[in-house]
Amino acid sequence: SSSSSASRGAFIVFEGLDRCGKTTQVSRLVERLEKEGKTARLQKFPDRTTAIGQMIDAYLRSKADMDDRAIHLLFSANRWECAAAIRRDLANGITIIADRYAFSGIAFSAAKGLPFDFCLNPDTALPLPDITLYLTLSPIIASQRAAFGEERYETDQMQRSTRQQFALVAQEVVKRHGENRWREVDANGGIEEVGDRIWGLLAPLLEEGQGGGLKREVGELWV
Ligand code: 2DT
Repeated sequence: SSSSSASRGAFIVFEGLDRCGKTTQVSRLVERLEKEGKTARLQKFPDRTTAIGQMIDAYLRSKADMDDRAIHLLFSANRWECAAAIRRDLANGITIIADRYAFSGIAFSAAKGLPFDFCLNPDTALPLPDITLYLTLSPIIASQRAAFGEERYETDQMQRSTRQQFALVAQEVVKRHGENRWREVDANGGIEEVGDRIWGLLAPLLEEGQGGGLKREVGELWV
């Protein structure tokens, strides 16, 4: 168990539309943190390895159909089943890097037409990220990248609606948790260039960790 003088880990979330380079940046960041001597763990959402995650995976690959609200709640349940491990690891000084989180949950489900509040509520009191980096890429550049895969949400229409919903999600985070919790990152440019931008945005948080600890406790989302 961690002593009171040891700093907890930082909880860093990455969000963005498909093909924005998020997954590449997430794995590079984990490597970079470990080179700096920090212990970091990558947590992908949806986590397709659990029983609930396998149901989500079947839905996304169109192997199973599901009511819109039912699948929304499964995405949320998939975060809840990981919440205790996230809190435990943070307390033990491990930095958690999440590839998507509750913000994708709201943006994608609201883009399908579910009420915003219905989409937000099930995630209330999940571990609150210290910072969320929202990677943005111009639609033209995105369309020049490799073609979409074949998953359910990988269509231009769905991406457009989801982008609009992410803007509302950002407002909600700023309103409830303050502007330091949400940072937009320009994801146009080379992998290293974008990686350096991300590193620069995270420096204040990570230095806070070194200089005596992330003193604030991990908060609760939307609370
Ligand atoms: P990946 O391509 O990153 O595996 O995402 N999604 C994700 C939701 O609709 N709700 C959620 O809560 C989460 C975490 C985004 C798979 C797709 O699942 C969507 C894309």
